[in-house]
Amino acid sequence: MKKIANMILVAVLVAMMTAPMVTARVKKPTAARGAAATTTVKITNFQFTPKTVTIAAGSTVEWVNEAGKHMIEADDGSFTSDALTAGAKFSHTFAKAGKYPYHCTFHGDKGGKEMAGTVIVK
Ligand SMILES: [Cu+2]
Repeated sequence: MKKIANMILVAVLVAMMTAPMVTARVKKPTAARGAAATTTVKITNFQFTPKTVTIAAGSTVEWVNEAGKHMIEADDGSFTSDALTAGAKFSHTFAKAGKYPYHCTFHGDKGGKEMAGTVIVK
């Protein structure tokens, strides 16, 4: 009987010691996923900040317009926002790896001219 009691005690101690590790392991991927999920690009003063963002495939870029009227258009036409007034947001999720140059329809042009940026998806 004493052996069984000892075994139970050991099992309980092991469970207590490993429980925090299990919790940490469960929490970590959620935090990592949250960090990779959405990257914010600010639209201010006729420029995109940061001008180039690098994200993981499956992640989303959210453009937040802080001033003026702007419109986000992919150079290859793969995504286009509505005309964004101050305070408006536009999001696009990039499923595939690649380089996605974009520009403001009103203040930029294809090939990184004037008001333009790039999303690099890895
Ligand atoms: Cu613009």
